[in-house]
Amino acid sequence: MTDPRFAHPDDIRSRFSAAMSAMYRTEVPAYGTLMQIVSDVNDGVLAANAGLKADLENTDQLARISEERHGAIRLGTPAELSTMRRLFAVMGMAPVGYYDLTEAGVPVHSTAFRPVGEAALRRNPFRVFTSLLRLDLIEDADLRDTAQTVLDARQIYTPRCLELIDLAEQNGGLTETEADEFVAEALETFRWHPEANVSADLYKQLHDAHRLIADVVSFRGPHINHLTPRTLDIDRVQDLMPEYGIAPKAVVEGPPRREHPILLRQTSFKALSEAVNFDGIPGSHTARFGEIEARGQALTPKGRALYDQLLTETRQKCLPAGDGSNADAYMTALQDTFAAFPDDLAAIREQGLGYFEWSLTGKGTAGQITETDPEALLAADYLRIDPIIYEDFLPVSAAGIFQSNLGDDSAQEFTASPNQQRFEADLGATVLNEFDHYQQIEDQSRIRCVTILTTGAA
Ligand code: OOG
Ligand code: NI
Repeated sequence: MTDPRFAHPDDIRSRFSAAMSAMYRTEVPAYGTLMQIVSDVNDGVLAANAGLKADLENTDQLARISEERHGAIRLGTPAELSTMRRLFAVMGMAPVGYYDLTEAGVPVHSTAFRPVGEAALRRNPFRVFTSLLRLDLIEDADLRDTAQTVLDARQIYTPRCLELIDLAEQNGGLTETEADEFVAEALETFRWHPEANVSADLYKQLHDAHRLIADVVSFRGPHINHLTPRTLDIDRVQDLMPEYGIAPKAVVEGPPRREHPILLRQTSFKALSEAVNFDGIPGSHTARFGEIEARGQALTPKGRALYDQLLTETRQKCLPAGDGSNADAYMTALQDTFAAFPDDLAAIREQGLGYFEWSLTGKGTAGQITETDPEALLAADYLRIDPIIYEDFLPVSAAGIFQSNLGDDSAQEFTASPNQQRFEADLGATVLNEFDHYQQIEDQSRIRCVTILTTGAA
């Protein structure tokens, strides 16, 4: 039940997402250009593809496409992370999934804060990929201690933001006025600060240890480092970017282009160099970029295992070079290897590779149907199924995105050290298992449809 005294968390999230987008457009103008390209390409795809448009309308997804985006931040301490969990909870966002990036040479582990459940996702699917720096992986003990001291001394939240989080927790929500104030205060945490928190000298030491460490430690807050609109044709946007003066990353991450898209495909444009003041000494920092994504079907553990296996095989044949010199060879290897992943919905379902949502077709009168077998009802056109969209992230792709905007010299060896328990202790909560969540959406949609047809009750 929603309390009429309070702004709906979905609504607060929508306002926040819009405010963040407006702020990022002024901070990183190329993001505004990218939004325009995406919007034009999406309109073109919908105009040319009535079937896709109808499917999106039928599954109530058309309205969310243009609003859709994710962002990413990198935090420095467990305290920052646990407060971030409470901040996102005010907007109906929960931590889903655990991603270990050490394996890919990036000293962080991460989760994604996002809305959970059909209704909330439809209202606004805004999500934030949130990483926690792993200072324990810095080898130089002195540098590690210095970085820790700098991080411990900073406060990334405004005092009023912290008060409003407390208030929301105590009262079970925020009034409309408080919600507006909360959005404005929370936005401050994600803003770019041209004044560094460290000297030019320390910045250089941190940067030499790892560019990402410098990005997290040197600033007053965890500036939003990218925002990502969702496109219906990622290859087209990738091709168009140079025409608008934007240099895209060499290859699109994730699965190849398919008739029936799966999981997530992503590409980004290179980070820009921004002016920074280090204690009066002018310098620059390169971290913030733009990204686009195309989302497809969520895969079951079996489907995901096949995806992971085929991606590994592809990368054994051809590892994409950061400078794009073997981009064509990589894309060909990807396409060829993924021929082993069925590209038709019936086969995907028969082999148990993907999740599907059930809905009513409108045929038959609710409560008058005696057949109770969903498969029979599907065959007789009372029910339809549509792929459930993947709402999460992919660690290999995320590593590719990190690398492309950190510079190609940034790949480093760390011993792979996933530590979900430690992450959850720092977060102050367990993360939701994404597979359980998709399975539940599938099961509940099927049960609900059969109940409506056979009993008339929703
Ligand atoms: C996050 C990179 C991960 C994605 O879309 O996979 C990510 C970062 O660079 O902080 O956003
Ligand atoms: Ni991203």
